Amino acid sequence: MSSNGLDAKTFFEHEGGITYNDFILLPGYIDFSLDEISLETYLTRNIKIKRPVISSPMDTVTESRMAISMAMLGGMGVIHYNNSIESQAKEVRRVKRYENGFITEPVVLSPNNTIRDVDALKEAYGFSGIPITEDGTLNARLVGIVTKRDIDFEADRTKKVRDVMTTQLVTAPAGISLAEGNRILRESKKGKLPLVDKQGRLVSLMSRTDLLKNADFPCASKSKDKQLIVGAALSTREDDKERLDELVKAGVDVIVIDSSQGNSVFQINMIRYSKKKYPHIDIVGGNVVTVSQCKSLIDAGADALRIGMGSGSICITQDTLAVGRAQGSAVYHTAKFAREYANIPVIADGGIAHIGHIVKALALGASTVMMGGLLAGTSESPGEYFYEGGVRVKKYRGMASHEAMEKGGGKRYLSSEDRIKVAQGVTGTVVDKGSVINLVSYLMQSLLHSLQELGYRSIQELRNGIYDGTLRFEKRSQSAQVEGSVHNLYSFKEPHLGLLRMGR
Ligand code: CPR
Repeated sequence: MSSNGLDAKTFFEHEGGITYNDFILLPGYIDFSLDEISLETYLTRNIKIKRPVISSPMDTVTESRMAISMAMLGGMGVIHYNNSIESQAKEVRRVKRYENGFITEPVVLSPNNTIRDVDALKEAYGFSGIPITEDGTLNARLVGIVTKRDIDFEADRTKKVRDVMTTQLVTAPAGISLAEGNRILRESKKGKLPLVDKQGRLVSLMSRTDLLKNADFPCASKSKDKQLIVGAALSTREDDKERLDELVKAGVDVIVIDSSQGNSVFQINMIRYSKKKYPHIDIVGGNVVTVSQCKSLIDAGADALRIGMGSGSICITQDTLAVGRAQGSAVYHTAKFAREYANIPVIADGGIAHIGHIVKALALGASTVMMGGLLAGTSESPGEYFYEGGVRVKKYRGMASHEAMEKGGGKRYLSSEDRIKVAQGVTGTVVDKGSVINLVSYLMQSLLHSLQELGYRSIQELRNGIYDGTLRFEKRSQSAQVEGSVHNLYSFKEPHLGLLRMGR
């Protein structure tokens, strides 16, 4: 029986310039249920994660809130570098210190503060139940807690906290599990549960109002010490060697060299330097789109490669510089080479505009996908919402847009010393997509369905299918693309958050 479609090798050797929209995957045979499918994959040579999704190091996409959520979901976030060394290291530290359900940076007062200070905090943050430590700092001895009931009938707001605070405290030892903390909170019937070390110093806090939110994230990406994993971007500039030191001190797990054209002497030197000084930190080289670029960075010591040049949604590199590569072809050829040459994973970066593009990137050999625009506009991305034409939006911008370069983002383009800056990206807006937790959960459920339709029980099986020829590809003509999308309707309702329309 002759097979339908073409195997990946035949398809990609005969067709150049393939984008995600130019092909379709043919269905396989289903003899398993969704819950038998594994999405586990390699992020780098040494790091395995349970979900193949990474958030991009862009200043409108990934700071600690995004990185925490991505790691909890089983992926990872890469903190951008369009900031000072201290700020970037602080964002990394926030992720490393994060414990689900535990407030690791609670607001604290001292016994010498006044009730008025408590009022001001309530006004600013909207919560009451403030732990009081000896000197008003975290990690100092806990001496009491001030709750609404301690102060609501107190007429004299200048009274010292020491005179009104509750000193009979229910505390728990730092290091207990989330489930144990939740149990104590429920049984104590208190609003807050301070966690203290052996010397009675305040380490973190649990809040009753968070009880329902304290769900477990069984897929969370964690390092050996049980902390969430996090990546951070680094440029190839000499002075970023200091940045590297600070990021490592802050506990970073993966360094991502952020450069639009990775095959440079600067990047090769930076990878060598970093691997020599910090051999235990995995380093992602990039961006690259050709096999010879891959070889340079693998030879220098890269533990994974980031693939994409000009495919990003905010990107104008291909129009402006006429250099780059269609993302489908780039991912297929580089992934195949990286596997054969050094067995290291590649990250498909940029151009993930539709839900279906995620499975297509994996079907071309990528181990993970990196997303900017798709994750921008969520409540966890940096920046404020505003209204544009009646629609709630957030800003999303390229790291070498004029606007981002003014803030220092041109580092990935070797251009920040140039007098005339040539923008390689634009500034735009994206619609409010709500919480990234719901969004990525939806994307991952959809990915499970894709794998099932294809007949593969895991990303690993899918990858084998690419190279043994069982995964079949077919070209999608212009009219096939029209046929395969919603058509001939006067209007229709998007199934989820406008994800279909976003790819247009
Ligand atoms: P989307 O996910 O939005 O399509 O693409 C995000 C990716 O675009 C980033 O991870 C990065 O590789 C790339 N990128 C970011 N800023 C860029 C500029 Cl100004 N120009 C070209 N590519 C850019």
